[in-house]
Amino acid sequence: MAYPKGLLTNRSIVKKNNYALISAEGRVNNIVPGFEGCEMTILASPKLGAGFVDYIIKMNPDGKNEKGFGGNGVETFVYCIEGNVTASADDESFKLTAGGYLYCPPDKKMYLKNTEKEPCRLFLYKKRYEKLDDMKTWVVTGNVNEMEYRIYEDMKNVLIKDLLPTDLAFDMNMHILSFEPGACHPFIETHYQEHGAYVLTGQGVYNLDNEWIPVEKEDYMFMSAYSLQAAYGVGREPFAYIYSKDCNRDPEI
Ligand code: UGY
Ligand code: MN
Repeated sequence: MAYPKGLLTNRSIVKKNNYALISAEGRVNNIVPGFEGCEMTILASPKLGAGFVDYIIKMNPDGKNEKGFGGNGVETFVYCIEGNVTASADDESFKLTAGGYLYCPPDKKMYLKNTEKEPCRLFLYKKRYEKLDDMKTWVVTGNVNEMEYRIYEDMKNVLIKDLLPTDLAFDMNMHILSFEPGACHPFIETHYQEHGAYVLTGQGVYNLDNEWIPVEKEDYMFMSAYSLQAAYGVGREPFAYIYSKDCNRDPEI
């Protein structure tokens, strides 16, 4: 870092308990115990109003978490945006390439290690698991590049992939939603569930609490429960993001 070239600007918008856009230019590195050789930023967290925590990580060669992440009632999910990482659920290891992911149930810890000569970039998530009867989730891994998109809400220019099983044991899922330029949601959503979304490709105009806001690759968005939301894909390539959504639970009262 050095003296800025011009006036200081930042596209980020933070409305706690409602929504946030956190663009790349304002993100700072956070030390998170257990993570070594990593440049990482905590994105959504309970301090923003989220019931989960998201992180964006650049893991340098030899970077790792050998202490273990999650477990003891906390489920975790990692998505490899770029490069390669070895991700483990307790002692079961998986080599993730770009598009690869691993879900660890709440009774297993996640371990991460970059054994390559290049850095890798990871989107990481954790949430306290909400039990349902005596059901249990299990380790899930895959690569989105080997999964077929399905048509979203009968619109051929909006496509979705579900990364986790729809089984009732799971209290959340991760999806990739992709809009061709000009495509949009079928309506402006208002729902109980919350989202953390990381833009993987393209540009869009996003409706966050009924404000239309331009967003692009590498932007992060938090959408709180009931916050209005929808998007148009714009630009020359598909506008796609990975996002989490809680599911399959009746609200506590
Ligand atoms: O699944 C969803 O709620 C999704 N369509 N929301 C969103 O993309 N903002
Ligand atoms: Mn939604």
